[in-house]
Amino acid sequence: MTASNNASPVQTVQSSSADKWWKKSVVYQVYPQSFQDSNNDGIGDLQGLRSRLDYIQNLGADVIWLNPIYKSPLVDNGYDISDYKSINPIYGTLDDFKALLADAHARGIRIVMDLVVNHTSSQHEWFIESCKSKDNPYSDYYIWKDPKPDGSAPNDWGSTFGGPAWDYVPERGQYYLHCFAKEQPDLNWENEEVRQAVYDQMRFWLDMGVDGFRMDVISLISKRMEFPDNNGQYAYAKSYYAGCSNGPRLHEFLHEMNEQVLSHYDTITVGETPNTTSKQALLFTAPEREELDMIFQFEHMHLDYGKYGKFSTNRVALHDLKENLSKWQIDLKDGWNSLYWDNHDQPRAVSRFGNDGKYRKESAKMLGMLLHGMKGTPYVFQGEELGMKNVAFESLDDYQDIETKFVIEDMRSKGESEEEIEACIHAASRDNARTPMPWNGEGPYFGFSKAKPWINVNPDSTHINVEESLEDPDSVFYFYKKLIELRKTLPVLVDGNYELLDADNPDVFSYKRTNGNQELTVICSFADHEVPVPFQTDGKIILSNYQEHSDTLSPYEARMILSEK
Ligand code: TEU
Ligand code: CA
Repeated sequence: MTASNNASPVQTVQSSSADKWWKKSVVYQVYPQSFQDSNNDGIGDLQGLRSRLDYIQNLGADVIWLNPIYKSPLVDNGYDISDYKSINPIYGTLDDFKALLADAHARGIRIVMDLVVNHTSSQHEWFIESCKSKDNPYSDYYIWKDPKPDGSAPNDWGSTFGGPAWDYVPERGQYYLHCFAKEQPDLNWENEEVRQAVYDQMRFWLDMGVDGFRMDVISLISKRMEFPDNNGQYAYAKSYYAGCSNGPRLHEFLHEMNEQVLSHYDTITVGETPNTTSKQALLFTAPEREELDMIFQFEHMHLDYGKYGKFSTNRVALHDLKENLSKWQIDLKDGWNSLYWDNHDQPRAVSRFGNDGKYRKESAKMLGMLLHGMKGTPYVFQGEELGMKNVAFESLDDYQDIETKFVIEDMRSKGESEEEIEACIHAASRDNARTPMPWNGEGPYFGFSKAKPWINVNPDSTHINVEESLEDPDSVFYFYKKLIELRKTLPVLVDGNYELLDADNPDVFSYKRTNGNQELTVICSFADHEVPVPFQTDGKIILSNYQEHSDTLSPYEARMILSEK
């Protein structure tokens, strides 16, 4: 790959796949609306983020992934874009973004934008024009289908956010496809003009110095042209995306995007790929395919699915977690994994996979070590490094997320009790991740803003906040900081082979990483009581969430043991 002439001042390493800079990187995900408000309108913004770069640099992250900050009606909090080459004024101006970029680069931190090109907002000029007729320049920018003979929708696909995935437009006498909200019409990637328009806006940001993209639901951009039925599934089914994902031209499109755009810049790319297996992941990430660097998988996020999909109080079975994460470690061969527990679509990991009560700190650290010891690029979602936990808003009316609002209504329509609905929403709503970042313990808004934030705060911020974490040498923050430091100083973390150990242990997840001269063993207890250390290993404990160590593991104890030949 040739360095772009706008490469960030950060040392752009021209390298073979073996030593790609992003293989040693840790990405920090910022949800801009909820990170730091600088002008007291209750909404996080770019100047606010800029004022917190020291904090992110202190943690040690090398890259910041920004959720969408483009012009948008915010039906889906910015994943409905109405102008790709713009900044939503609620976050600031293009100059504010350029200043943020320059400040980040001056610190050696790269900035990744969110590329949302499976769909636009229905308020994008392309869609407004496309609706008007079948013979204007934008008519074929979206997926339009005639009704069935009985006038019904072209197939039985549902929308992630409820209802059918098709809406009828009388002006055209046709339906248009929207796998998400009706305000998020799917783009027609079969149309070469659409692809070139996407590549054009990608260059706009890359030429400005942006360092890469997280690509929203990128496995959906190629559809099967016969649009087969998919059993009327939506949202809740693990196979919801079976119909609309991994279509026949997906890898052709991604290779074209790489050839025409990405290969001309020194970038990091991560594709969000619903409904993609570990075997298919190689098709996206094997270097010789020249498509993407890595992908976000969803299988480990589906392990606790219930009748209403993610909206369940199920607890993941450790055996299933071991099996799934190990499969992805083994199958990715010369491809590359992303490693994540948390993001803006998921509940807080310490509540979902750990113990957010008595052992919140211990289990948050254990989960961090389990993930950061694996092969791949770790992603830390804002607040995860504090051990932030889920929030239970007092009223279901307080939830803002379009997906959550749909599920509340849907569960009610199916006769579920308010108690069951509240339990599922508290456990899984995306708003769990979207509460304002708590910078200190002073209410009412904990340093996020002086104005009432767009979404309720997490009341636990009185004691779970940045200031408290930075003052506590034993905080989750400093544990994450150490994990991130190790990724830069321990080659076996980057290139070591993975082997699951003691697979049948019901309480402890252990694995080892080996390369020529280093062997790293990771032992993580998921038990809230003492359990025996499963096996003896040579080497030295280089990191643990407990000070004292014996032949039993304390609740949620995690140990990283290094031996060097
Ligand atoms: O998410 C796609 C996606 O898979 C999620 O909607 C997920 O299925 C759901 O949250 C599980 O409960 C991406 C973005 O990350 C998400 O924020 C957007 O809402 C969505 O695409 C549409 O752009
Ligand atoms: Ca603001």
